[in-house]
Amino acid sequence: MHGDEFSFGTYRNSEVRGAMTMKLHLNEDWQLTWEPLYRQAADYFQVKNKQQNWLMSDLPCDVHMPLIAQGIIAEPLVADQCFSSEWIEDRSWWFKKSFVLSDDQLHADQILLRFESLDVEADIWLNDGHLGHHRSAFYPFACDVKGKVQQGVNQLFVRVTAGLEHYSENDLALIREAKVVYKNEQIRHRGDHRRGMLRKPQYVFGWDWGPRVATCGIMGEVSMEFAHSFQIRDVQVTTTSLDAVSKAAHLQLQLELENLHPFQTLETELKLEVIFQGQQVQIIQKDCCLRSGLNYITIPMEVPDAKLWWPNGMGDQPLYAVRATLQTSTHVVEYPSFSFGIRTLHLNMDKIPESQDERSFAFEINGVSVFSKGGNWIPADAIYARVTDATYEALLSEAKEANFNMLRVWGGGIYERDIFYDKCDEYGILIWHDFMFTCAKYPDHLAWFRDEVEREIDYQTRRLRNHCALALWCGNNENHWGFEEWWNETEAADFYGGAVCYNDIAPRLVQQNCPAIPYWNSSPYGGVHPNGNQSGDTHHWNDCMMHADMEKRITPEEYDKVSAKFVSEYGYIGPCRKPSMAIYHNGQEMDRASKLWQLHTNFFEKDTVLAGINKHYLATEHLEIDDYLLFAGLCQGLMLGYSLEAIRSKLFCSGALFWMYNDCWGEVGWSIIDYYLTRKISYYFVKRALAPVKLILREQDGMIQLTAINETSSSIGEVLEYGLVYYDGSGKQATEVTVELQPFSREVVLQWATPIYNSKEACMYVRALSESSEIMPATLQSEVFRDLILPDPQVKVSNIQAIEPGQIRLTVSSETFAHAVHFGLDETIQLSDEYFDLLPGEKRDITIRHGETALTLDQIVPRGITLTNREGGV
Ligand code: BMA
Repeated sequence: MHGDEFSFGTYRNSEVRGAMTMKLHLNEDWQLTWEPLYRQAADYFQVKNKQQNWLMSDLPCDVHMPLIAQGIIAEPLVADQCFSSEWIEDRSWWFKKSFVLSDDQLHADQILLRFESLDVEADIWLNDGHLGHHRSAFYPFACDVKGKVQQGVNQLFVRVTAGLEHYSENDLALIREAKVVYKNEQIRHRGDHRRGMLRKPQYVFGWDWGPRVATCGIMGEVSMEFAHSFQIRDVQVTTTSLDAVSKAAHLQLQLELENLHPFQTLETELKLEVIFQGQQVQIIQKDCCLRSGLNYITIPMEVPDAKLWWPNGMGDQPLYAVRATLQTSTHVVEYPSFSFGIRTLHLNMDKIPESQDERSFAFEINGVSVFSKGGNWIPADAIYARVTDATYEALLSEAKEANFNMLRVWGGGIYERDIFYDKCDEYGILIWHDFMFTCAKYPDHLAWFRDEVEREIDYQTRRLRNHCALALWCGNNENHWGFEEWWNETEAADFYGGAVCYNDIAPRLVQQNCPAIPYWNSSPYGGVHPNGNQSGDTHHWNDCMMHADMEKRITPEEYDKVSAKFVSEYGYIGPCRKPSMAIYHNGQEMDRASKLWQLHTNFFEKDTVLAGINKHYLATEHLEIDDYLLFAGLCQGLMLGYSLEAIRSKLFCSGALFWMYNDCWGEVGWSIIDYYLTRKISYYFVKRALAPVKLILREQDGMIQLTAINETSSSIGEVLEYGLVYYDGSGKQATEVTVELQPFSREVVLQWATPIYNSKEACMYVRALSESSEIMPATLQSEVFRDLILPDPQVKVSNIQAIEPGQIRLTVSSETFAHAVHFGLDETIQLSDEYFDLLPGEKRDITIRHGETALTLDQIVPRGITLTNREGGV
């Protein structure tokens, strides 16, 4: 990736063309040491002259990373080793790096030193001169260092701390009611009331789903940019409208150009190109006379025969590239080319007809209403600086594969790295993006804090606004709910700490920087009670998973009562697969009674998993670990699958985002894909529930209703068979009907009176009859699995064929009903589907992607679940 090596730094080739703005990357060969916290910025020379105990590291560098690499601390995410590195919070961390500059470089008109992210309280020196103090991980430290650099060797120095030490009881007077501060014997101390003072990821002091591993370090790249005479500082593209007749798209490009001369205008030539699949589809050339300093230019552009970008499942994700160059007779500067998707975006909040003050909350892409489906995203590692590109790629391609069209970037994490947003554009995954505030009051009575928030939101909205996937900016996670419900009984009750950030600063900056992206004050928000169901979005916790009554937590039908207009959080807990558990057990025995197990179990589990198994499958007194993992996984799958279908079938509701998609360490918890990137059992239930073409059965007022969803742009004609089917394969009562599912449609297509039948022996069903149909059957069962009268399933496999290297396709079928058909293969092998039910006589095609892992035919043994041979079974 790197271009010409230049001493200690590295030039990136793409940016030297034209030789106008050059970028020197300063990411390699840093050195790091630590000192007590009392070593302050004033002790700079003492630390600088220290001869020993410097560790080598490249960037990004969380101080945990070189300490782990050198064996100074043990990996904090396995066993209970998080406790033994807590001392990191109580030290000051010192980084240094030398690099060489040439005389030529010193002649640049502007030399911009930039630290992409410092976590969090940082002092920066260059050649013994103090450049400044920075106190936010959420926007870069940038400084013009012309006049401060020298020919030959230069030295950068940074002191950084995790940050809590700066804040005392006095600072906390108004904000000490922060939520998510837990203490118990197993987890010791998670969460910290002081976190609200820090502009850094809030989850790193511990959350219900993650340990306390307080991050600290240089989290992004460090670079030096040498600019001459003029530069392109920013290019913004917006799709303003689409012409349905001519198929042209109207774009608006806004450029920020800078003339570095303090008192002369400058004659330049601007060239803007739009490229699609290597072909230029539009070019605009224009002379621009630049005033000194910043210049703003708006250029409308028409793209003929525009290929529109669609969310996953609704169409393709074609991406265009923009290239901008600016030149004078002697020089040329090129803006780094970037891609964008052509689409319009609207958040429909119209009144719902015939309702009382109820409003929709539906995203519309290219004028088409989208049901937003997917999960909540948290940082993919407790030590977020070490998340690799491969991890982003794996998690986002798995989200696409699971039929997600939206992820919510939750407000207690981070503004993600560029690759996250690029992949969401590429895969059609819309982003609901919180600003980084969560579950606390924030000290917006302090001018410095408001300033920090201004800079952060200004930076991030400008940075991310060209991503077609970005669908919403949201003020925070749960703080408006907090204002209403959690923080109104203390002496600080009338201090709405943080409200200025979400109700004033954020909407103003979103309007200023990206007016085409909607803004929403909080999640949840809307209506009289921020977490009400009348309008806006809802966190559907209290009626289900967080209910005091255990039965409400483990009964899937509770989700049929959802009346929210958009569900942006709710969840259910399940375990990882055994190999993942083995990693974090680190050689210790897997024992559900152990302290280690409890440490790696979500704080909100509260015996729900066992209660769920007991309700749906079998008694739990003597449950072996393998059965625990299987049935707990199935319960999570059942709860998530059923609830997603329930919410999708509410025609007034336009979104279902469960909590949460991914993990930051290994635990029995909310996610459907674990920290080690292995799919949990529930992954497959979610994938099926979110299929773009989908049949859902529910009972309402004595009638069985069939909701049919077609998210594709084509109309789909099917002959459906529906009625009652006996589990033992002895018969069915069926009717056929032809349906035409319109493009982009979701409607009740059929209803019939609920028949009287023995619900332990049969269930309601609907299925598409044509062999080639990819629509999965739907069933409606009114008994828990534990109470069904089922024969032992005999699942057969046929038509096995290798379709390409590393991929096998086969058909499974069963004469009788088979529950949770699975193959028992290595968990890293990906199947197109698993843990699904087969109706009597049904055939289902499955693809097994085993890649490099050896797989012989005799290993493929599909099987359903039976309870009869299990201790404690029915
Ligand atoms: C919601 C989230 C998180 C939390 C989750 C599960 O409130 O916003 O704060 O982790 O519930 O408890």
